[in-house]
Amino acid sequence: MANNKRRHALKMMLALGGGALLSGCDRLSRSDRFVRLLNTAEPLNEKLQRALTGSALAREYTTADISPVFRPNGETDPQNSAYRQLAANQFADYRLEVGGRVQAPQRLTLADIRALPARTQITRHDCVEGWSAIGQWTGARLAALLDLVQPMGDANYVVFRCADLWGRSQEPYYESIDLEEARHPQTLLAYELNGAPLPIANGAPLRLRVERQLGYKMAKYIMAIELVNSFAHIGGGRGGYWEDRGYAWYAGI
Ligand SMILES: Nc1nc2c(c(=O)[nH]1)N[C@H]1C(S)=C(S)[C@@H](COP(=O)(O)O)O[C@H]1N2
Ligand SMILES: [Mo]
Repeated sequence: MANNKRRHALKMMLALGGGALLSGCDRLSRSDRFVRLLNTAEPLNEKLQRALTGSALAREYTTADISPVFRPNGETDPQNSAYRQLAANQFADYRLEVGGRVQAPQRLTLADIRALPARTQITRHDCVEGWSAIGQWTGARLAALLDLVQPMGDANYVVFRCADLWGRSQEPYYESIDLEEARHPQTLLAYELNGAPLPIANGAPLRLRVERQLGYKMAKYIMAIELVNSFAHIGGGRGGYWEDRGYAWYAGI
């Protein structure tokens, strides 16, 4: 009972602190005041959210709940020639580079990735722009890839490097999560959506699923994975393409 009350109070604080995170994105990110607000609220949100959720699973749905169309968003068809060549050959020449602060760097084919311990889950994707979709994802557990490459003791984050140069800036899309999130059972390198090979629009050949966070964390078109001690020297230094433009790094739902 007392515990329930505490959880309720924490949830209320979260809602107050985090409400702004969930309301719109492009429009609001242009306002400096909003960006400052996001940054102030962020450490508090992350601590509270971690305290509330621990290693809890994101809600999973049934096949009856799957959205008829999983709306593609952001980049949906990368045009750079390296990606186009891979796509033209159905990604047969694709290699996932895994390196950085690891004992055993890897260069994996899609067959290698499909041979890793996998998971299938039906989850809801929430985009800050105000839409959601439910889809069934199948992919390699990121924890299994970490077991393979063996992160060094000083590795803190997993960085995902994407094929696309996005937005007006034409800067590379990238994302990062910490090792706790990376080892979560629902964190996947997904290669199937709704039982079919991942479409290009949704990130072929490989995209991240981090089910307890917002859509922009779920890097599509992953070309390389790097274990790092800090992301301060990558991109704009805030851990992701949208984070460099003011969004929260821990985008808990
Ligand atoms: N490489 C890359 N990953 C990306 C994006 C992008 O533009 N490029 N957009 C992000 C955003 S904002 C969302 S909501 C989801 C959209 O995934 P979907 O296209 O499968 O709906 O991908 C995320 N990952
Ligand atoms: Mo999004």
